[in-house]
Amino acid sequence: MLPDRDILRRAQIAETVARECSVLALEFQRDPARLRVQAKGRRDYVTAADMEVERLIRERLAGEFPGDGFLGEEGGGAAAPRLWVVDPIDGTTNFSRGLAGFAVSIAFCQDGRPEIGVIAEPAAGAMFTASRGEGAFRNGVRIRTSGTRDLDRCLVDFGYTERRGAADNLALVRRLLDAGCDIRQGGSAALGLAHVAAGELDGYCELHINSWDVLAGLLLVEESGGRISDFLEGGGMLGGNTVLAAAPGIAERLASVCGIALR
Ligand code: LIP
Repeated sequence: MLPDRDILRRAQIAETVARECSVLALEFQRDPARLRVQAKGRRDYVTAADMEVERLIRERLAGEFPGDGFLGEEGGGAAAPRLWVVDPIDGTTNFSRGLAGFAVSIAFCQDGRPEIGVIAEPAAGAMFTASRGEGAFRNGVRIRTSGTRDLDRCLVDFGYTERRGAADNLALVRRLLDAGCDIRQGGSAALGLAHVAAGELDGYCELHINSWDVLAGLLLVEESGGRISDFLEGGGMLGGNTVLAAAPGIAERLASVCGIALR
């Protein structure tokens, strides 16, 4: 196990790098001719910004922590005892259209357990941070999940993905609506999870998503008093998994509605 001072230094560097990436991402977004949007699949895009931001993060973290591993959405990677898990631009579709709903997501895992989560929300000038056992913060101010206790008063963000068919995604939406939930589809899991941690949302769910989209956000939710699913069980780090995060007052009922078990 790394000593606390080494975790603290990683958290500080991750936040600094995320701040630099926020500036770079906004520069790209303000100059659409530079984006060079390409489709990786149906409703799944990558831009020159995704590539450039991930390159910046890889280089800066490798320079500071040469013994750490790296797993990024665009360049890939492999599991390692000390591992950075990074989505350079989460919410790429929103980003490529000039919309605000995108984030830079950086997580650090030790022996397969998230220890640091950093999510930058460039359009809002917000920086979400969490280290295990130390709480969750937005711009240095402590955040906590909402006190919502009724499903018919809750607001849930959900993601859909080509990795599960339209029927499964629509069945989830139907269950949420039948349970009385109000729903949003924000298009960025990292931002959705950050806003669950901050109490603006009461839940986030998706039937299949990747580790780089969610690990930082799941730690934020844990550290702000929320409940989460066990994303990393059964090979979630490299293979993805379902995801659920929720305010404590509705978590058990929302888990039952979504059919996603909590930790
Ligand atoms: C996106 C997620 C979103 C999910 C999309 C996609 P990307 O990440 O944040 O919640 O529904 O399928 O995975 O591709 O924009 O980094």
